[in-house]
Amino acid sequence: MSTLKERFAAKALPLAKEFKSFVREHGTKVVGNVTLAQLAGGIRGVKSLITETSQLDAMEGIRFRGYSIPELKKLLPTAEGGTEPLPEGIFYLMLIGELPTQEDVAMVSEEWRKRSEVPQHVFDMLETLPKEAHPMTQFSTAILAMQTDSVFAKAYEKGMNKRDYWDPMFEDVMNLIAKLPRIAAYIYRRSFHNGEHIAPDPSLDWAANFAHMMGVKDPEFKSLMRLYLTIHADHEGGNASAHATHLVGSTLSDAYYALSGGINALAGPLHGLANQEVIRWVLNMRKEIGADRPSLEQIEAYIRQTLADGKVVPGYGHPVLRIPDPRFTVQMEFAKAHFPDDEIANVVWDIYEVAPKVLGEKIKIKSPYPNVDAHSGATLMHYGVTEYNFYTVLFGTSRALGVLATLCWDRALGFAIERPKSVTIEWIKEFVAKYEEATV
Ligand code: HAX
Repeated sequence: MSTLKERFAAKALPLAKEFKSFVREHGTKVVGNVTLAQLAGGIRGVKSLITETSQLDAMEGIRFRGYSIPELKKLLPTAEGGTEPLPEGIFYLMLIGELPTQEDVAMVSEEWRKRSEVPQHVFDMLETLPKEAHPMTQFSTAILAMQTDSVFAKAYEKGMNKRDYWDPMFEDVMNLIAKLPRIAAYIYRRSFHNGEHIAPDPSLDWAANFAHMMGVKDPEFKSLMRLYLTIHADHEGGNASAHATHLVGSTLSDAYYALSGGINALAGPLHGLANQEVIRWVLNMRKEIGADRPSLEQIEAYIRQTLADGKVVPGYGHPVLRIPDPRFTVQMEFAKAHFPDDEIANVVWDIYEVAPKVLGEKIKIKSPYPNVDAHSGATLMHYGVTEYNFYTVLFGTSRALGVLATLCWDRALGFAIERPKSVTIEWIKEFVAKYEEATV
């Protein structure tokens, strides 16, 4: 049986060759235009990246290598006796481009197990940070601290042919993913559980071991983590964490520098940090209203007040999606199946009844629907993970799967250093003046 690396090489290297000559032949073809509104509005929707791992459709949601989340719930291998897909499977699918078998996910699990030991200096470095440092700060710093082990950086220093970049990048990616649950759980226990750490259990899969090291006893939490770490893994290439990872990696920075950059992007409240903001907002609402289960009218009034205060309603809206996020829906289904009477989950479902109508009244808001972050906090709260500052670390651990699989592809395909063109406002004004002159 070939190794994961051999399988990746067998897929990626012929495609790299083929795509290079394809671009040589068709390179002058125009794939899109950019309006001034797109330029000023966060380069929204401009086709400017190539990402193989997944693709997002505004009216359907994410597809990983062509498979939607409901399809993957049925098609990806599960743990023995489990119901939820294993993150090992989504990683295999994104990296290799084929649905994995049970043996394939066992191979990925085993690879990560072998590589999972975290160097002591990373723990020592974490202990120099205040316990109150935001968990995302600790996470990003710990990832960066592991850069000392970069196989890519050492190979580059020694000197290597650019055709071979993908190989040490693959090694870094596998080493890094393998260590993330241990680091994330360490941060969780140091910040919120008096530094009482729990040793890894090598008999468990990647997600279940993470759940175990966090110290959550309910076996159902392991299922949730498998689902959670699968569905947050990727959202095509243009989202801020994926794009930041790709951008940093495009300079031939190694996977540690690149992922740390991506994690920093995820730490913004308009992106991944929205999952902590949702629960903070829900808890504040309950406190300010003085009810554990506010009425629909009270929720509506609270949403209107949030908007009137010039704040965003966290967990709602999306730069691309124009439907309720399928990642929200799958979490809601999990919660309804496992804890239909949970109070906070019910508040989240009540918000879902009200918010799209209220946000939909504002013409400028292009999507009044819930995104992935609207539900995850309620689900975590149910299992006793109430420390919401930690939530984005869970997201980041999952997002690493997609952005790091993409880094392997970036190096195999020989993608260039990223360097878009910037212009000044004066340039834009002159351009528009000339444009108008030419069209009268
Ligand atoms: N509450 C209030 N206002 C909102 C809003 C919301 N939930 N969603 C959008 N808007 C506002 C925007 O702030 C923007 O206002 P201005 O023109 O005054 O700047 C306007 O509506 C148009 O925004 P848009 O085109 O619909 O959406 P954007 O692509 O600009 O922004 C965001 C997308 C996700 C950032 C936005 O919807 C938002 O801030 N949502 C709340 C935060 C959130 O949930 N973020 C997580 C998104 C999913 C994700 O990446 N997870 O990691």
